[in-house]
Amino acid sequence: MAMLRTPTPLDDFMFDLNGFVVLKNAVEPELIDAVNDAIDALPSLEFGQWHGNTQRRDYTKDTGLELHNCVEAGQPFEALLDHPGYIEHLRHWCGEEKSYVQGLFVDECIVSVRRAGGHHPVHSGGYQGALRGAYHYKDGMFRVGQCNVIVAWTDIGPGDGPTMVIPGSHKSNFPHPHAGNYGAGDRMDHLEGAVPVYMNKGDALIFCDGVMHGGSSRTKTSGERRVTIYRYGPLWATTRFGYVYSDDLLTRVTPSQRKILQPIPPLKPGDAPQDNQGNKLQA
Ligand SMILES: O=C(O)CCC(=O)C(=O)O
Repeated sequence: MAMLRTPTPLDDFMFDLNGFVVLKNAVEPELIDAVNDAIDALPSLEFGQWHGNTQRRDYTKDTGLELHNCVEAGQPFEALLDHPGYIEHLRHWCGEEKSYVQGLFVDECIVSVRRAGGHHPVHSGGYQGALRGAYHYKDGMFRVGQCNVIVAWTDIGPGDGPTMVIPGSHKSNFPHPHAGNYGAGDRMDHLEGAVPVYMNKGDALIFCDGVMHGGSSRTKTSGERRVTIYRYGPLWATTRFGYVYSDDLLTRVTPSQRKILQPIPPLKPGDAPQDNQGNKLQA
């Protein structure tokens, strides 16, 4: 089992400055093997096809396989929900710390498998950014709308199609003159200011969704890039595309994982009142 890692003052400094950090060796070798075995075991799926309570839904025709709601694809993906290698960073940066709505929710979780030529267009940035992904720091507290965790399950170096970011762009007041938001082509490879994030398998990239980011072109002609992308935000959020976590999953996971999937249990006629952390109230 991996050690609990908590954000250091340097992590806070770099995250505030750049909008992202990379945590080396965030995930233990056993989980790396388990996730790769689970990906190997996936059936081949067409766009839109369901596999249990997961669905293939590639963001664009160039991104490659993207299996949404992947937390429903087996135990290794459940373990990622509150993994000790990074979960405290999420609680700290986007968990509404020290407020009456403190807590986390995962609003999207994806397995991404990318082959030759694939890429993810550049998007996001502080300029006209959605509140959902916005970066805020005020009164000594981080209030980030959404933080994404990309864990590498294969080594990702030059040619492998690394994620790219534009450091500091979560605070930008201007549009990048050479980047659209899912405009035509919009490959990120040579965009001014963009840097590739190389990772070894087991490393985790955490970034504010407001930072300009995307996936560079995979130029290697063989093999694949494997990552998972889990998007965390405040406990009052809802899933982005309407996926619903199944009762089987909610019953099976640990209390800590359940709290991230369903921070506030639904209240039905006959139930005792509860507070916004799901605690039942007495008369
Ligand atoms: O695939 C990547 O490396 C980037 C993914 C991305 O940009 C996103 O999911 O928002």
